[in-house]
Amino acid sequence: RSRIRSTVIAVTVSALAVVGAAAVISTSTTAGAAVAGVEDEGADCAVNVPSSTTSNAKLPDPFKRIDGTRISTRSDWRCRREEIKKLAERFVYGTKPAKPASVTGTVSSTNITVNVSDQGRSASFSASVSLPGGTGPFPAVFVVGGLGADTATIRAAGVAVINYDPLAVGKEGTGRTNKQGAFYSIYGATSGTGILAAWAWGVSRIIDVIEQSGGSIIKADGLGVTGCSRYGKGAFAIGAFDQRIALTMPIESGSGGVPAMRSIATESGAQPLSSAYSEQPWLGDAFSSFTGNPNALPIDQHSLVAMVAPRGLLIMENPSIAWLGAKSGSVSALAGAEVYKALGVGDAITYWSAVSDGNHCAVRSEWRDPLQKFLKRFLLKTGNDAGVFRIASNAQGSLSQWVDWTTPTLSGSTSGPATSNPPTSSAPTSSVP
Ligand code: MCU
Repeated sequence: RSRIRSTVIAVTVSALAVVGAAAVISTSTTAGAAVAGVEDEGADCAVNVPSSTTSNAKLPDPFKRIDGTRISTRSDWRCRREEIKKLAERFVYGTKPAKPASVTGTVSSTNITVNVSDQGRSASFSASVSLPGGTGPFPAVFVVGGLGADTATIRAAGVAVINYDPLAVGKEGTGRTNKQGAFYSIYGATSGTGILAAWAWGVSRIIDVIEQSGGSIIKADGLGVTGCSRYGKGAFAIGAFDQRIALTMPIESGSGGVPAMRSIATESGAQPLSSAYSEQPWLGDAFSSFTGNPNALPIDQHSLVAMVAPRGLLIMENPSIAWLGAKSGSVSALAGAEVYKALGVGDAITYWSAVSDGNHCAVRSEWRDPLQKFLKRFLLKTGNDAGVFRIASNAQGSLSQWVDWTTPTLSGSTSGPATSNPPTSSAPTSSVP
């Protein structure tokens, strides 16, 4: 199953083995306002997705609308973001359907159940809950697939863990015309939607249930998501596609995750796009046209970084394993951070690839402090620490190589869910240790 190269040492092999075990865990407001937001606050924006795209060797300008004009105010971002969402669905991930007609379920101190009906079909899934000590209600982090997350630090901070088994919602190991899992029970085994978008849909339905539960156990306005490797690809998609996620924390996500696809295609040893497309049905079927030609994409993964803005984003990368494309991860984070800056929340993003332990999905001591800071700031709302860029010197991408646009000064205030407590506006600092 693993194509991680031979440079990966023994501990990595056991980490990869956990993937198998994880499968059986069955289990528009102003920045700074303390509200949960909605799944897609730009859902009312009219977007005309083009049927053909133009080639662009650089990372497409995230501030430029489909009609060629550039946005000029922070409130313009709401509908530009929706354009990126629709482009990402059409060309990369496949469609993530909105909340269906019926979503019901229960939240207890140990478990969340979800029942969904749409278009005459229904499906159910569940997630186990581990509450921290103390008295609730608690904020919570969705741990996708149980791999690589520092759950001890999360729970010690007073944040609950929701163990999400993505494979129950979008199975791995199937052909593209035989997709399986709760999502495909409803939307069909030949749906062109890839399993990352299906996983995102599943978390959104759990959030629907948390909201409907009245929030006496889990707080709907303090939700984060994390996961490593393939589940890092998932965590990234989950946070990008649901604005109720206040803090997104992908770990070692690799090709199809955070790293810029145009850059991946040139990064020595990184998992090729064709491999990320064929290894599992992670990406949507429509991505097949782009595996050999990412320059034709009207977006790149920096646009997904931007979709998370102005919310918290903690990107963790491991440069010891070439397959993971950490250099391309820095390209994506640096370019996406330009949108954070333009929205006045340049410090709501942290990118960290300077680590000493090279094992895939290791729980790392270097990440404990930035994790604690962002849990406090975005979930507990008791802190206001600024994000940082800590890029390993051997995995530092060049923004000027990939970007031919400038970052505009946008007027007005930022539209979107809570970003900080209270809002701040300084820019991230770059450093090469
Ligand atoms: C980085 O995530 C994947 C990678 O894309 C695959 O090629 C490899 O086989 O497995 C990684 C993973 O999920 O490891 C747990």
